[in-house]
Amino acid sequence: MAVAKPTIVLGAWLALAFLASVVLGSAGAFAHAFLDHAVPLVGSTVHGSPGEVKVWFTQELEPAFSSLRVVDQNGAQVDRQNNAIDPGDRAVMKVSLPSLPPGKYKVFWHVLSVDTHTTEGTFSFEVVP
Ligand SMILES: [Cu+2]
Repeated sequence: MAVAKPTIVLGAWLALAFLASVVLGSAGAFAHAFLDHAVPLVGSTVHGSPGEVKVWFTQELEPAFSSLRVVDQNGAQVDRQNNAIDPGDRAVMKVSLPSLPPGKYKVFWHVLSVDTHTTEGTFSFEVVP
C-alpha cells in the first residue's frame, strides 16, 4: 500500500489538471468579440441622420482584419469607408456617415479579435425625419 499511495495522489492531480483545462478551455471559447452595444442602438429608430455608427465589442480587435459597413435598403454602401478602431479603446470600432435620407439601414460587422477568432453579424436601424 506504501507504493500505491503516491500513484493515487498523482492521479488526483492529473484529474484536477484535466478538469481545470476543460473549464478554462470552454471559458476561452466564449471570449470572442461579439457586439456588446451600438450607437445608433441595435434595431432603433433615430430622428435625423446619425453622424457615425459606433460599435462596442466584448473584446479588443485586430484593426487590419476588422470592418464595419453600412448599407441602404438597396444594399448600396453609404458610409464614408473610413471604419477605424478607437485608439483609446480597441474594443470600439466606428465608421462615419454622410447625411442619410430617411430609410432603413443595415450595419455589417466582421471582426478579428485579439484571440485570433473571427466573428461577424448584422443589425439595422431606421432614420426618420
Ligand atoms: Cu475567441
